[in-house]
Amino acid sequence: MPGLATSGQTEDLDVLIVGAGFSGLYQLHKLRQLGFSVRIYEAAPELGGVWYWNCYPGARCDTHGPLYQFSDEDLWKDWDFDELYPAWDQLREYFHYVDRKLGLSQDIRFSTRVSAAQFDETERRWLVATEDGRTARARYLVLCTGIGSKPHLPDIKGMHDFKGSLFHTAQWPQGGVDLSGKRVGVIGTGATGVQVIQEIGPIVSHMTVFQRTPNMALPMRQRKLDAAAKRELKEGLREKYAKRARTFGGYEYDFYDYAGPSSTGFAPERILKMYEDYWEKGGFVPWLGNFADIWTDERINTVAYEFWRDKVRERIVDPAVAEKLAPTVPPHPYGVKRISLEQRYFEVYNQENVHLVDLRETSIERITAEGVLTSDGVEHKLDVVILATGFDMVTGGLTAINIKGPSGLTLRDKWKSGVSAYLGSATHGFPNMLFLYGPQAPAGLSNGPSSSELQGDEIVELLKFMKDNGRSRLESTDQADDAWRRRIDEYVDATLFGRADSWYMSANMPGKVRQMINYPRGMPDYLEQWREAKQAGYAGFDIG
Ligand code: NA7
Repeated sequence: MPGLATSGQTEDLDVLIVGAGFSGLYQLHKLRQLGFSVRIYEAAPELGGVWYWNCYPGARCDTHGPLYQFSDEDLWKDWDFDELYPAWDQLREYFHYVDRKLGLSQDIRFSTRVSAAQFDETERRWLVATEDGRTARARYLVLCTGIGSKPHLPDIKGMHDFKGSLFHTAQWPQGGVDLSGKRVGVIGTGATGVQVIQEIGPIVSHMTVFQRTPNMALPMRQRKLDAAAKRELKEGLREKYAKRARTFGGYEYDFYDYAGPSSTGFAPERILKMYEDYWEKGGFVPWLGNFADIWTDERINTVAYEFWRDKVRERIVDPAVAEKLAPTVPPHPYGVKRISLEQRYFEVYNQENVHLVDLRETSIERITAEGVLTSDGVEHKLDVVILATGFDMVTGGLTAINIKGPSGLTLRDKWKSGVSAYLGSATHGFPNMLFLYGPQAPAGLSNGPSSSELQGDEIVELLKFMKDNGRSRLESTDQADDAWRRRIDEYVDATLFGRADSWYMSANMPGKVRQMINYPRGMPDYLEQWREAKQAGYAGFDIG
């Protein structure tokens, strides 16, 4: 491995990667192998990305463990998760295992948060500064900050008045919090809220859930894995990994009609039979294994919603609570907001000590010293408030850094009027800067590790091309960025995505421009766009 040249206190690198989650680690491993001098700067004291920060009760991934790993057989052949959907602590163990095998930590600076980066046009290098006063110079800046790295703390009055404990789920104390016997309020019912609520329901003395939008959560079908199950899950795994590039979301299964017939030709009884089967399979199958026209055709979308609603209602005792959790009329089309997976979420609301506040009927006025005051004048007395209010999704990790291009324009300012990012990997005005598993890439519509590798391979190949051809500057053109944004927007305009206030549409954060922030046309189409660009000599990039 090439040594890292330093000058004084400033490290000199070919590539500086920000973030040591799946994407960053993959880049480090691959680029090192190609002889680049590489370093990762990581804000956390350990590797794992979101799996370091998200250690709240119940935190786990919602992809089958076998595909929630790196695809390198040398790694997966010797590794097993103990549950089908692994929890945060085992995911951390997994990252340590990968680290032991690949020796990644030696090239990672932990507890090092990048605060600023500025491109030096003369040197064609990025100058990077960290919060603790470190500086680095790198030919390329590769940002792997993930889609959920900047917590969203909502602007609720009185937050500082609360006398109890208040935590955002992604800032959960590493040593844990004892919630047994406590009166707990949970604000937010996204993927995180669902996990927290079902986990702590049985141990708290009382729980108040503040729900703004009901979550169309699907059954996870979690199970513990014995030795036989672990062996079975490895069967055909090589092929499953290969298949990721050919399926919409980088999973081993796909939309029923991704390249085939739409739901229109199917009799209603047949569709319901299929839905029963999907329901039994659980996971994302009733979503990303459904007909693809659930995203475009209101008729089939309503069938899918009503199937979900009726299944869920069977599990809720109080009809008034059922109407809040699974309303007769869908709050938004099914599956255009990120689907979550649950294990016993809906049953929690049958507990006597659990109270659901529907924020569409009764809003939060403020947080008080004692709890949460709602617009009906009720003060919900609490010992602990949990903010499961999500993140400044997808762009937040990038715009949190003060990134300045050669013209002096910051990324933050450029993207104030919306994101345009060619191939979901570069943006004009910021030469030699690449990002992955981020804006306008498959990202949030795909399996994270799949995207990290499949998009990651394109980034690695591009950097290899630059090196092999003696080039030192690359920048996407304004036209290529705009065309990419149009490609996304035009597609989304013909779908039901715009009808939900989701983070997919950047609508979860006040002040953000409403736009589809992921690449919504699926992994095969995405990779095809890269292929076409490469065939045309990396069309869309100015390379010098
Ligand atoms: P999400 O999915 O963005 O969920 C955040 C939740 O918090 C959601 O229910 C929001 O309601 C709610 N929220 C946000 N702000 C407020 C305020 N001000 N008042 C009340 N409720 C609020 O974040 P998660 O952490 O659950 O999941 C993020 C992703 O991480 C997930 O999709 C996976 O990809 C992994 P809303 O639905 O907007 O009405």
